[in-house]
Amino acid sequence: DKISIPHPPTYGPLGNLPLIDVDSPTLSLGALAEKYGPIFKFTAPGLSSLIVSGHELVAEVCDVTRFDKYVYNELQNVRAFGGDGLFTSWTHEPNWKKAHNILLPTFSKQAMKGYHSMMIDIADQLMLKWARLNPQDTIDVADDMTRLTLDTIGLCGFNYRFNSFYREDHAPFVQSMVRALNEAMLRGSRMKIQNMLMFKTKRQFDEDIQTMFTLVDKIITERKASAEPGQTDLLARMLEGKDPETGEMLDNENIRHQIITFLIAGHETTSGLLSFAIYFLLKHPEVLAKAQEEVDRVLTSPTPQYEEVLQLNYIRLILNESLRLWPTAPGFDVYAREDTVIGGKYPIPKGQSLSVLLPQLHRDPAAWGEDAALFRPERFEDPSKVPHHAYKPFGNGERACIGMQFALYEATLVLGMVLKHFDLIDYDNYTLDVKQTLTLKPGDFKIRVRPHEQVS
Ligand code: MNH
Repeated sequence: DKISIPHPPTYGPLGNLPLIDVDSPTLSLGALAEKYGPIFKFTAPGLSSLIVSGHELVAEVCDVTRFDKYVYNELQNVRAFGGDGLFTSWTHEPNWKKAHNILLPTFSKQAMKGYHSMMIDIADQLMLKWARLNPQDTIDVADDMTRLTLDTIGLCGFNYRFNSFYREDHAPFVQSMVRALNEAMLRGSRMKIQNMLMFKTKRQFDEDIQTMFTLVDKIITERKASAEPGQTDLLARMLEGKDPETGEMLDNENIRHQIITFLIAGHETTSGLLSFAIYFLLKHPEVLAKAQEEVDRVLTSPTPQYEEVLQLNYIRLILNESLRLWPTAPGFDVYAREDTVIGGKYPIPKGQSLSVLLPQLHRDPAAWGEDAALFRPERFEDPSKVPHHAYKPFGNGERACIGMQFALYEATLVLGMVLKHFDLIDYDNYTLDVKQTLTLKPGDFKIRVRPHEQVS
């Protein structure tokens, strides 16, 4: 039987592009998925993909023997500064496996113990900033969380201090990064001829990339000149680590790309996660009360200890549930290694790319039940009851997120400290407005805080 895959209406050479709000492509694709179902075809200039969001189809395309990571359009544009770094490389590029082998040990669960005191250092700066606000002062949550997560990956990964809490605007690296990522994303939605004619935009893009390279080169030079022996951080591994399979080291150009990759991948998504988690807590007082009870009970040392953070189980559930409803990296792409069929009826030719649409997958009632749209951290309490194949916030297989433990440990520690020190106030009755760059964040989300008095 020939089965045709649903395809929304097309508009000449633009294909389906006019159906997409370029400021929030994920939400637009979600709306199309509501209408066209668990798989539909999506075309735009230079692109033809299948958008998959039903849990059974996703389980199939997560079979790594049949499908492999696809470096989709926007990611190919990010290669202008991410090169063949871990995030933007094809699995078959030699530097992917090499860097994966060299860097994996720095992201094990046990390795988090080594980052603990540096994470506390930065989290303390956030606590101090919020503690010194006047009662009527407001906090832009995503803004401060971006300061926090960038400074954390800077210090833990590279022993470099962005000192974002000591400046009004964001660090130049972040400004360039945000603009360059945005441009990398927009290029995909323009015609080739348009891109060619946008000289000013092109010049800005090149300048932003230079800004990022300059910082990275400074980090490398300072490390090579520093007399401090025995550094064991990410940068040390990049500079000195050998691939256990081949004995090879990373070359200088690849190290540059890896540092940029980690500075970007290591903070944007975690910042969004912390922001969404705070949003959900404000809107669910019963969850907030339970979380605050846990924090008051567990975080009893003056400064949180590593062992205490590991005991913040309910905070972990809150983070899992936040990532379910708002996965801050909202999708990933794969391609078919050979001609194949999915769902028993959809023929997928070799090389065809497919996009997994996470917000939709994570709310599929067939996997999560009728209350799929509700924020309910308790659904993660019993791991045997979690439909893991319908939960992919960190991607899939060997191309899944290498920084998952790092992100979850950092977010647990920070959310725990925030709740230990502050009561959160939704003074303006915030309505969620999801903003998309390459990642998702709650836009223009403002709160107030007051000191948290522990009830005992
Ligand atoms: Mn992360 C890959 C989500 C935090 C570094 N990350 C991925 C992928 C997803 C993802 C999804 C797979 C993308 C794809 O298949 O195209 N990452 C997240 C989320 C958070 C996150 C939701 C936080 C919450 N990531 C982090 C942190 C770091 C990091 C923190 C580093 C310290 N992530 C990476 C890298 C990759 C990646 C590097 C690419 C890994 C590979 O392909 O080898």
